[in-house]
Amino acid sequence: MKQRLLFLGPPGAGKGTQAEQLAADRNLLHLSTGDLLRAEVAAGSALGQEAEAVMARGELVSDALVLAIVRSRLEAQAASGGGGWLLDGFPRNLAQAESLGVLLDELQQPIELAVLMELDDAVLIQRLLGRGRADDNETVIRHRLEVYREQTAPLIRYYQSKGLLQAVEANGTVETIAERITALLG
Ligand code: B4P
Repeated sequence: MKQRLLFLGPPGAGKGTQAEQLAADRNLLHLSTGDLLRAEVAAGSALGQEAEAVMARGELVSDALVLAIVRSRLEAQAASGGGGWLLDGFPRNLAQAESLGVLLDELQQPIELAVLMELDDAVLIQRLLGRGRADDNETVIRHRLEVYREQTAPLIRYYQSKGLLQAVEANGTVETIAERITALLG
């Protein structure tokens, strides 16, 4: 079974929802950069203070900061004997993807599958308005969708060209989508 995975897709596609369940079922390290950044904000750390305003605007936090978070978690896991992982919401632009590639080469842990969760904007916006997180108002959501199209969507081609990408339709119940993803894991 594939156990070094990443989830790509627009905000609200359900990456976090699916990742949490799959990681628990398969005993994978779940690394959500969004959750990790929100934890830093809640703790009031220097890093969180830097991230807070950027997240509230719906923009991307600096690559160096996000990469440092991911690097420390993946290195710690490798040092404690390894295992599978699921990257949720990271990488989010080409620079992050390139840096991740270098890190994974160092760790000798290549990505086995990139899952693209696809969903129409109208459904995404409804879902996010329903969630009601601090960055879930309509103006910020529309900006996050633009940032996704400009900065994150190029990763679709990037992982396609490496033969790693598989797309799933992210409309339907949480269980149906989970089945579609599980079918890709082998
Ligand atoms: P994230 O925390 O990654 O959040 P997201 O993309 O908005 O949501 P996700 O796709 O995980 O949707 P979810 O399952 O929650 O990013 C937030 C911010 O953090 C970014 O804007 C950025 O500022 C910063 N950030 C994060 N990573 C970064 C990085 N690598 N670099 C720089 N900045 C970074 O689902 C959404 C809603 O839909 C929920 O209410 C859920 O219950 C519902 N839902 C899920 N599945 C459903 C289904 N099948 N049917 C109906 N509803 C469903």
